[in-house]
Amino acid sequence: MRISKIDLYLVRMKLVSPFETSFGVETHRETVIVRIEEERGEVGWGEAPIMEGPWYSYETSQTAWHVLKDFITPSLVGEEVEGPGGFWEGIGKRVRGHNIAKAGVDKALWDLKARLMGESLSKLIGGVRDEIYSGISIGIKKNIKELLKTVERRLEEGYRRIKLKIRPGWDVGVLREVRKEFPHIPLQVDANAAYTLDDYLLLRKLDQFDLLMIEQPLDEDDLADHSQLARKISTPICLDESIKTIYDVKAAYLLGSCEIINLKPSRVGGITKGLEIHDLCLRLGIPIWIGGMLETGIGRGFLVAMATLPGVKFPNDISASSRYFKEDIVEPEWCLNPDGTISVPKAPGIGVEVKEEMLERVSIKRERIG
Ligand code: OSB
Ligand code: MG
Repeated sequence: MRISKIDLYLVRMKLVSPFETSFGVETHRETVIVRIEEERGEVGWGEAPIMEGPWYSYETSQTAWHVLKDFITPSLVGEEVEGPGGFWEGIGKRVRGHNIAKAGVDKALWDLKARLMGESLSKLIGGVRDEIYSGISIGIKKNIKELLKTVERRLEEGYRRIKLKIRPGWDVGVLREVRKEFPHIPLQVDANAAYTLDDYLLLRKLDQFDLLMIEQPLDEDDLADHSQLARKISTPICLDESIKTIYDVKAAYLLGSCEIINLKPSRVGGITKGLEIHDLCLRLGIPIWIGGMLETGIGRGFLVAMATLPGVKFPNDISASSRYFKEDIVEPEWCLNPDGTISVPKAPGIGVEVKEEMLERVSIKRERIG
């Protein structure tokens, strides 16, 4: 396909409620939306769901904007690009790192490819389900009472499993209260790298709560200490921040650093790289699930498609649009079915349409390349 123009939108949308993790509080979602148009006028949409500050990873909305505007998109516009594969053979390979920025373009090229073929993205990538299991990630709250109320409300809404953010001081005591109130719900925790191996006795106390897993307890670069910790606790370790490339999966597997992987397509560079990791995990017998980054409805479409893959064995951090925003930028919005699933669209591409008028309204910066 020949790419005729690319539009970048820096979008800022208010979250319905602040989202607090061990690395900070998010009240707004700043994210980059990518629109790629090819010569016949067909359009693909992507999203680079970076955070405003370098707290989850080193990338920020400004670095993603810079890398996309100054390096990646100029080498694509006016060129013949063999879909997402062509992107990765060219500029996608030349640019080091910046996975989340690259993911924005990779996704738009996948959406475009699927729309040109008249096929849903899920079908195109080998998805095997019509519905995906939805879970919810609940941030750190002011107090336990507020947390218990939130958990109860989310269960009533139909979410299948609850993930709680933890950090030192908001861990064992909180879990004890939650388990007392909800003894049997599927429950897991996410530390976003807030602990060290020296905390292993405290982390071992979490074993009594029958958790599905503990996500990213230690530093993102420390596969060695995760491997040590795995031998000291019985709760399965799931890696998120640590897995940025397929090489991280291989190392984690050989070291025994985790039992489960949270595959966030954006963290690894998008759909192309996500599929490679999915296939490797399936071959190695590492169960995965699809994690989220508070995406808008555009990014959410890619999460839903990825969650239909056969290697996905746990509920995902893919919640309904209403959990994040008062109004989403796609139509229809992503809705939760009463049984806690989200239906996979059958329409071409990600299967939802972008409300371009709203997109303009929530954009704080715009750039057209080409
Ligand atoms: O660690 O999984 C995480 C959101 C932003 C950055 C990191 C994480 C998260 C979530 C939310 O847990 C998942 C979602 O609902 O999108
Ligand atoms: Mg996480």
